[in-house]
Amino acid sequence: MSGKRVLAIILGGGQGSRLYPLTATRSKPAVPIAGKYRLVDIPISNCINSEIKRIFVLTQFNSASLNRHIKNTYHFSFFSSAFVDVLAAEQTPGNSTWFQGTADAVRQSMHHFVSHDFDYALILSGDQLYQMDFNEMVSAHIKNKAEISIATIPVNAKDATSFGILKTDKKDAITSFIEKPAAELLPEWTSDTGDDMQKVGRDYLASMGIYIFNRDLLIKLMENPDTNDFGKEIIPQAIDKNRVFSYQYEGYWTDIGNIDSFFDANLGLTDDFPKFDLYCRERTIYTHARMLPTTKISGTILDRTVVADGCIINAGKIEHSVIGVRSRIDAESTVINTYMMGADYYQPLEDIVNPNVVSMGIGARCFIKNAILDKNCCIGDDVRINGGKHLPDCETDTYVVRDGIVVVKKDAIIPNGFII
Ligand code: ADQ
Ligand code: ADP
Repeated sequence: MSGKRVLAIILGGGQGSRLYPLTATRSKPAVPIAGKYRLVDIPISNCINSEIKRIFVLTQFNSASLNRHIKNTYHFSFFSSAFVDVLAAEQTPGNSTWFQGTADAVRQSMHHFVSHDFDYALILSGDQLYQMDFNEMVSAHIKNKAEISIATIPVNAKDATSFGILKTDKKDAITSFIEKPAAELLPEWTSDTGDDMQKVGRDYLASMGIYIFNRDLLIKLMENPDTNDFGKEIIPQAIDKNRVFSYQYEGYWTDIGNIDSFFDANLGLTDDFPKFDLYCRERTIYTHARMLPTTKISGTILDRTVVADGCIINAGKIEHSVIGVRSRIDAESTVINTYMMGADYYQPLEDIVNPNVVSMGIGARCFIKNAILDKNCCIGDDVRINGGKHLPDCETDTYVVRDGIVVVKKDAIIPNGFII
């Protein structure tokens, strides 16, 4: 199946409040993950690896870092029709034409899409970690003569209440759909998900928020201004009128839309065999090629740790952590269960050695545990950040606590000796 007939539309994010404060100054697609990538690199790379190279990213606000990242990363040949274009809502939050939901975001940008020649629109979420060959889904869509296909995955009862849950007939046609059902309704929504899945309690078929729409149907559905959301309105309403099919996916897939799941997904990369495989040749995850120097490490015990390019590390110990580009960690510091995003640039040496300046990175003799350090954080000497469930949710000028995870804000300065 040639990607030429498919146009990809990535839903880059609403207000991004569930990932706050990481989305305080940037749009959600630009949030850094895995030490050197951005969230948007995941769906874009899945598209490119599936030969789908005409890609729109819809976002609620136009952050400089997102535009710079897309511009610096996705260059295609002059002779190619490939592109990655960011379409940002052009209004302010107070304005009623601000995107009202996922379908409204697509509706407001329809005029950009229809000028392209495509048969199928592939609509993707921007906050999921997975590596999927969309060609197989497109082939199933064509084989089923579907008008809409939804990628689905078996989930357990605990997760089922956060997803769209559906039931199918024997030929995978979707017969009913409910968005985020209440726990007491779940007994009516079990499916035959196969022996392996049922053994581990994954009895419910969930929508992954990945859709294929036939061009004409999408255009028609977008003409109704009263439907603003795919999960709440468009999909449930289409079930009775259109051929809507499930494409069951068996691989690794996780939603990373809140701080807790974002933290787990990043630290999961330090596993012996990470479920999300950045080392797979056929499924490269693309990102900005920064031409950074190699990382320099001295006197550090490293355990289950991923270190990106261009770091200078003299820490005592780093355990179960992801250390992002250009990170600097000083002597005798301990870093455990932490995602340090790194820095956008190197500071001049005279600032780093100046005792009156708190430099970027982590100073000497610090203890940092259960934390996310956003880009360009300046953590002084002898700082203690001990995240965990004992800390209540709270917010200050420099950090936020969510589910026991301490998130130090971008560019924050944490003075010497500070304790959280
Ligand atoms: P949710 O993830 O709860 O459920 P939603 O919050 O609408 O749905 O987000 C879907 C995607 O669209 C996310 O990537 C989000 O960032 C983005 N998005 C949201 N509002 C947007 C807007 N106004 N403009 C641009 N992008 C926007 C959906 C489905 C469920 C399904 C889950 C799977 O509704 O049925 O089970 O995804 O994760
Ligand atoms: P990345 O290199 O991680 O892809 P960005 O493209 O978002 O990150 O931004 C990194 C760029 O930010 C650097 O190339 C650098 O030019 C710029 N930058 C931001 N702030 C500063 C600063 N204070 N001094 C120098 N460069 C800066």
